[in-house]
Amino acid sequence: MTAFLAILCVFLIGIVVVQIGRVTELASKIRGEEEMQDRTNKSNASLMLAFMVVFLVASVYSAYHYKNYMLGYGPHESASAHGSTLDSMFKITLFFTGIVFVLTQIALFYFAWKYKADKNRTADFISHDNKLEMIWTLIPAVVMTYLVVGGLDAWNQVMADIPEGAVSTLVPQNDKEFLEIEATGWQFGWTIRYPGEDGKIGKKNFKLISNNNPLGQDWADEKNLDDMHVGEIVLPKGALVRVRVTSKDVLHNFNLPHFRNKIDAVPGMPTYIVFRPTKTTEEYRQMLKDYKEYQRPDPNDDTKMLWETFNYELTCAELCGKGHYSMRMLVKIVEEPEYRAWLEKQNSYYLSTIRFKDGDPYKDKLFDFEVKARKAEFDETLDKALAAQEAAAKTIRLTYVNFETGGADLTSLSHYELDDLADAMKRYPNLRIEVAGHTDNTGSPDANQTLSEQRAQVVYDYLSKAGVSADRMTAKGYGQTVPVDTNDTEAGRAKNRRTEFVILNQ
Ligand SMILES: [Cu+2]
Repeated sequence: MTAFLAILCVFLIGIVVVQIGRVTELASKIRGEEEMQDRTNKSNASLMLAFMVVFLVASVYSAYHYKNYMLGYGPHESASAHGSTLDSMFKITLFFTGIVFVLTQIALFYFAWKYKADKNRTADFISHDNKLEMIWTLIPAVVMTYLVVGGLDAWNQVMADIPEGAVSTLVPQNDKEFLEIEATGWQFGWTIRYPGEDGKIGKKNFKLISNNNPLGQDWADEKNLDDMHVGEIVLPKGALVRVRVTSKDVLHNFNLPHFRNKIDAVPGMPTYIVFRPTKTTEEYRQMLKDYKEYQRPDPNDDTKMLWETFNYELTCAELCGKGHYSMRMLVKIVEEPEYRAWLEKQNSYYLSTIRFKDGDPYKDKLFDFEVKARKAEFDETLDKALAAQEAAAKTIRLTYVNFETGGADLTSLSHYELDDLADAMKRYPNLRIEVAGHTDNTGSPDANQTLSEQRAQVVYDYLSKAGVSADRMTAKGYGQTVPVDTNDTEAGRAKNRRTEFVILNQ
């Protein structure tokens, strides 16, 4: 019905326009064609001037009304050191083009009014004017040069690499240090890698990419071992940050709009951006608080205002496929103590996912920090046992001492704990122990008895070689006779297969 009425209205307006045309034609015939033409010219010329005024006023008003949507102004201030340079470039360009815009609009409409048809006027003909040519060539040339040189300067600041001689570190402390992180785009998400304690990102090789090695990190490169994969980008305010941007499949684009950073993520070729965040997320929120655009409830959480839920974000600025929209990630800028606290909660990807699994090239050795941690754990357990009164507490399981299945050969990682034990024997000269071997109930009891004796003896021999004298220890095999858990489940049997030592004297 509405559609029908609308069509009807258009039709009727058409009829009215045609009728007015006919009436004007008749009137001009009556009054004389020329007089009519003259009147129309004059009224059109005045309308031109009126339109100019309305148009310019509307332009100024809308520019003022939407000023808060301009880059580098109001709530859209940049949050990085180089950002304001880029913003001011836009502002300067807008300033010059604004002047040209206003002047040409005035000239356009003023001339339309001034040179309306006049029978008594003849046209001036200028064949050539050097002065005019100079003016309209030189002025744009000077302005363009100024804009281009300014633009080059801004480009050099935006694309500047880290200063020469600067060192990468996890928590930059001064101008000679920077934090290097890596962002890898894939369909559809980002994997963000932090360098870990050493401050350096390890090598990667696309041929090594697998289910549990999404970036293809080369574990033979020790720089990789402490690298962390994180779920959000957290950066300390004021630190110089270099982002190594890569892609695993198609072109993506690493875009941090609030920091005026944007660079392609190209498969097979790392690109870099360097920036220095200057406002924490909290500071930016406080700044937004002053603008009415942000003093409205957040549609996703109406208990909070828009300025309270504001977050910096990383987006993909390349249409990279169906899930492109989901490549959004939170970016938080915080003060250094908060950054350190966040780092504490992050784990090395290698240690949490690869360590002691297939593909770990260091399966057969412990790193220094692991040796230290295990020693601390051992010493604590031993000290507790020494301090305890009841007899049951004097038996200590050697958690990390294991044997190859069915035999009495120590596994490659067993010697670390035995070294800890040998150390303790030196530290406590009165300590006397019994080394006890236990098995589960798989196989015949006789075979298990023999195996447990052999295993206890292997430990005994190891300690003896490490300098523990024979009168301070004995070795005994208990076979399957002293289980500590059920033998019906694999977990229970694993607990029953064990090597212990019992404190006989301290
Ligand atoms: Cu993308």
